[in-house]
Amino acid sequence: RAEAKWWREAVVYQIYPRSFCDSNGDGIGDICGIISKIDYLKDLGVDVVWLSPIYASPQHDMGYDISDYRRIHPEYGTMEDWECLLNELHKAGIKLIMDLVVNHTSIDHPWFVQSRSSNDNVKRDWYHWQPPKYDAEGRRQPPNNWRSFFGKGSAWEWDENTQEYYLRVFTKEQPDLNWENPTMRAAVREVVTFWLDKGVDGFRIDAINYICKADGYPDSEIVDESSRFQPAMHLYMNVGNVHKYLRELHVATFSQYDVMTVGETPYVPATQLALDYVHPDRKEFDMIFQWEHMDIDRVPGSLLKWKPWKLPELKKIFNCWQRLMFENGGWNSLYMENHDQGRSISRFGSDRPEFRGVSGKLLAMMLGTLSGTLYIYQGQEIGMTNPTKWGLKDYPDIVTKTYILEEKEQRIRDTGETEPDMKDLLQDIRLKARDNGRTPIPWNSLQPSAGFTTGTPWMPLNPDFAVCNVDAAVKDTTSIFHFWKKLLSIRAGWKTLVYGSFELLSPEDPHIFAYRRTLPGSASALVVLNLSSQSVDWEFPLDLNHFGNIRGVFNNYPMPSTISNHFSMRPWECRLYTYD
Ligand code: TEU
Ligand code: CA
Repeated sequence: RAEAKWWREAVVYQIYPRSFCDSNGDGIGDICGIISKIDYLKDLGVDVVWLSPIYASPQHDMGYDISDYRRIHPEYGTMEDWECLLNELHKAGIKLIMDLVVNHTSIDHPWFVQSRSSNDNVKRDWYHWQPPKYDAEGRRQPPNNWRSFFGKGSAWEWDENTQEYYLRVFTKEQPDLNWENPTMRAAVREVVTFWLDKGVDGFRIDAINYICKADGYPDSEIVDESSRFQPAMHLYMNVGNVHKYLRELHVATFSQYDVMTVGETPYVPATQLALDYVHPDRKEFDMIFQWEHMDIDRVPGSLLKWKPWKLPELKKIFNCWQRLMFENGGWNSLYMENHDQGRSISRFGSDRPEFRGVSGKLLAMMLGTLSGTLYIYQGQEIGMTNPTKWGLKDYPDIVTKTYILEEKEQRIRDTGETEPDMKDLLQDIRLKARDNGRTPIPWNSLQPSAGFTTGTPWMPLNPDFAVCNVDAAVKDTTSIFHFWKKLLSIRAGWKTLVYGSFELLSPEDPHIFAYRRTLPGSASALVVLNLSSQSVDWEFPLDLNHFGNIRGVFNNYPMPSTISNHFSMRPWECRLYTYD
């Protein structure tokens, strides 16, 4: 059993500031807007706010490209506003964790401006610079065949002034920092300490398993015929000295304060590697965001191509992670949404009007009855869904745009048509695009902008805000919002749900996700979820006589008055039982 810690029991609410609440009518959410909603967060029952980046940034990747780690982006407010936010949250008993983006900076960061100014600048080595290669025809080529993470282009960008390439795994405006440089690492530690000394309660650390690159930048041996540049994740993720540098960071900074840390680590499987990042003895992070359940509906190797998935695969993923951490002293994070993902109801539930409510509640129960630190993304608590009617031109995110462009180029090459038909991409984008999770929060049903702004929103709202908005959700005691609220209060008083063991029942059942949770000295829990739009009969696979005094605690349909081995589960029905 994991040692009790505040951050293990915490419910974290992620705020994507641009889309949360606009206080001054410029159409862009801001810090004062967040301050105005603290009572709402308190009412929901959250313990911690995670703020996506609010630092100075040219916003090529929505603030994940930082040009000054110690300043607030003017569109979001001032440092005084931020200090006021921290104070007001703390007064309300809510902690604040910040996004820490130190795999890369913005091209506008003074570190990079200096680094690119000349080949012998003192900061030259703070980034990855390499001379070009030349092919047989004498044409200039990047130093290796690595593909960028955001598309099929090269991960290297040519710099005319100094006649070398710099590495940038994400967009060309996000050059990767060179973590092999000790002075650079010391500068990162100073940034972390700057915020810790201001009183923040921890960090979500962006793309942190990317910080080291394979020694000598070897070519990737993978061959994808559709592109000159090849997937190279295995050469720039989880390699080299990554663990050494994270421990160095932890020891010098996090460990000196009572804070929580969650590392964002795509492509870390449920193996020893995950434990290496999160086991307390390792002194790296308290937990990581694993990605396996988020990638279950994506064609591997593609940017946004959707693929169908089956429930037993999802159960297997949760089972592996729950057991890995419980049995080996690690700790899980629990999430179904964030600013990089489509809405969970649209992907894992059903956004048909008759099922949005029940399936949203079921997904809440699923997440809220697993072991780990629970994360809710803004809008998830009112059951927001993906926009269903947008066209290809309506999606502003750089990843979506790249996906459409590369598909188009491919089709032009394949068919010779200049305007190939692209409509079939809409299914992928309507399910998988990051934009789906970034639409502004509808605070009420008022036209034209649902109380998000009095001006023109930076990005269109989901047109369904007349139905799905905060005001309506708070007023309706049967809403998903009230379900979450009750669930969080149940979880807060029931240690089994946070710390208990996990036992999966009926792993192969195609519709039912059922598990029990036990913890010595605390009541046990049984959870039965029907993840389908049909009624399902399920035979309880164990002997109910061993479940002493079993009784229902919480559900999204009226709970049947008696319990037998035969469960008749209505569409998207979820039930939480307790027993001795
Ligand atoms: O995401 C890291 C990451 O790997 C993403 O590229 C993710 O795979 C992608 O968004 C899925 O479409 C973090 C941030 O969460 C993301 O918003 C940033 O764009 C990225 O880092 C670069 O900072
Ligand atoms: Ca604003």
